[in-house]
Amino acid sequence: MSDTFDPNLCRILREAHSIAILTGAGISAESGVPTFRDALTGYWANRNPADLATPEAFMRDPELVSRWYDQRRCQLASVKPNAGHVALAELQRLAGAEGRRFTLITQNVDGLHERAGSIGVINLHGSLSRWRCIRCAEEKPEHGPAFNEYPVRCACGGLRRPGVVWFGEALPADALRAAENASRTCDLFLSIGTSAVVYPAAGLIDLALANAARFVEINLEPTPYSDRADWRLAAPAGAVLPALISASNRQ
Ligand code: BV8
Ligand code: ZN
Repeated sequence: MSDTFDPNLCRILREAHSIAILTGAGISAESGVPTFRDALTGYWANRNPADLATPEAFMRDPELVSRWYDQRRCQLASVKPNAGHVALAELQRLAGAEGRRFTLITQNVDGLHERAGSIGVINLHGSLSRWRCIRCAEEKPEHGPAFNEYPVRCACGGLRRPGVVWFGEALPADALRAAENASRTCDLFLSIGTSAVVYPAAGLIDLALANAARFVEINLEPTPYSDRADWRLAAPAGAVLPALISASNRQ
């Protein structure tokens, strides 16, 4: 990974008063977590994740959807944060030590930012590791082995579902409000590892741009926002983030 970056990018990363960051599945790819739009493999091949990530799919086939989510939950036991997650936790510490605002917003449901040491993470789409009953609403963390029956039952007899936001469902109001506030008041916005096609998450970029924030996109492929980026780094986040943060500290 070349660590020669535009000095202006390094300067703004060091001087921005308020940094907002939106991450997507791409930042977890180097940890071995399949991205959301990767073709599904094995048992899930020729299924479209977006068809499984809906309340209708769950009600139509609770066993199938519960199995998919529990398989993804159990995979988390064998993955760990990568250098990209760790670099963002370090950037939060550096910015915080200088009294600069830092907000990390993620669409991911894997909890890897928290495991890397990030604090106050805004989880727009919930968590694979929290499951709740659709009858009594009891919600509990789940970090153990795979459930032993599907669909997963609550003690009250109701079905338990993963605590994620499905397509067609509202995002948690307080998380979305905090993310929107941070995005519309930041002077530097970074979008990292997201195809930026899912709303309202992708709309956070528009809020930042409407406030004349500088915009950095770190993503392997182009996105609908690429041509509005002040800087586009088409490289793996796990390689470019540590190099960029250390380059900006050296200058
Ligand atoms: C809402 C959780 C309204 C589950 C997810 C009809 C009805 C209602 C709403 C809609 C509708 N039609 C459209 C909508 C809006 C809809 C939407 O945006 N649809 C899109 C697809 C058009 N949004 C919603 O439904 C949202 N809710 O609008 O509610 C409402 C309001 C009030 C009351 C009721 C309703 C809910 C959206 C949330 C859906 N849940 N996930 C789960 O994870 O299973 S979204 C899903 O996509 C994941 O969370 C994922 O994070 C997210 C975004 O995907 P990405 O993270 O970007 O991942 P992707 O694979 O796409 O891209 C990865 C990128 O990384 C790639 O570009 C790749 O190049 C890059 N990359 C890969 N490796 C690396 C890398 N980059 C750098 N380094 C690497 N190493
Ligand atoms: Zn219950």
